[in-house]
Amino acid sequence: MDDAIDRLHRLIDASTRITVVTGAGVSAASGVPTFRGAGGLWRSFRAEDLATPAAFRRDPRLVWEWYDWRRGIIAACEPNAAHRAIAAWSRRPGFTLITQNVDGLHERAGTSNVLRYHGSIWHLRCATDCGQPEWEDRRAPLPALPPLCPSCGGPARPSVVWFGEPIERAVAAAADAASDCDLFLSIGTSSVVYPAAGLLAQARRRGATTVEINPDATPSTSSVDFVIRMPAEEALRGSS
Ligand code: BV8
Ligand code: ZN
Repeated sequence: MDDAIDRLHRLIDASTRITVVTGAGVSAASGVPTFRGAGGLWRSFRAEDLATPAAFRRDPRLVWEWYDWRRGIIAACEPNAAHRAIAAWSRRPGFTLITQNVDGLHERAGTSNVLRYHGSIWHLRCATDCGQPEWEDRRAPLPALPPLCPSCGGPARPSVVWFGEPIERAVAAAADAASDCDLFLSIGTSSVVYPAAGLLAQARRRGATTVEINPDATPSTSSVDFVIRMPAEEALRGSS
């Protein structure tokens, strides 16, 4: 395994444009439950059952109980060695991080140039789009569920991308541009949720060297140049 990590470091040193995509696996060592791993279920619900506009229309309080529960867990977590390594890389010119994580741990580790592909659990917006701009609310637990829009008094929603909703246009465009790179790293993601899972193949088509860091295989494993079959916090420990 060490030679795979040495190979990764040589590639990083030799690359000018580096793009990293992360998923819930990079936050696992911090104590944030992943979606498909143990703890991925809240009560008996899968993420796909609750992270949808239909679920929110049906029962906004239930959806907010789930987000308030996640916010409570994340608020008690600290960034880990994987977040810190990626934060160090982000100080390089030509580096872009595309994260599917809404937990904000990359930002708390001091990472710059973070593309929040699926939004942020710490930002809210008006569920009826009354024109109120998105706002930040880091209270955990929230005093009242659902929290209300300060402009129209209607329910607020978490400013995340739900299943069936498009990626924010500017974020999608920046991620597409970043897939034109020398080195593309896919770290701690199961590579099943699209369009995020399609970025690796796009980078590969554009000539990037592609690497997967994940203790388990994923649908992308067969199409990367090499794999580091380790937890990210171990593979990236001391990497800067
Ligand atoms: C859309 C925010 C259209 C909310 C999330 C093509 C094919 C099939 C389906 C589709 C397709 N295109 C679109 C779809 C539908 C859908 C989709 O992909 N469904 C999947 C389930 C098949 N996609 C959508 O709905 C997208 N929108 O298509 O809109 C459209 C277009 C125009 C106009 C209108 C509509 C929106 C998708 C975004 C949904 N929002 N999150 C919230 O968080 O509450 S997705 C959410 O789940 C996460 O953000 C993340 O993306 C995903 C979970 O995946 P991971 O992060 O990878 O986590 P997971 O638990 O699965 O895996 C963890 C991995 O880590 C594992 O591999 C494990 O081995 C590894 N690991 C564990 N420990 C470690 C580790 N790795 C390293 N170190 C460790 N220590
Ligand atoms: Zn409003």
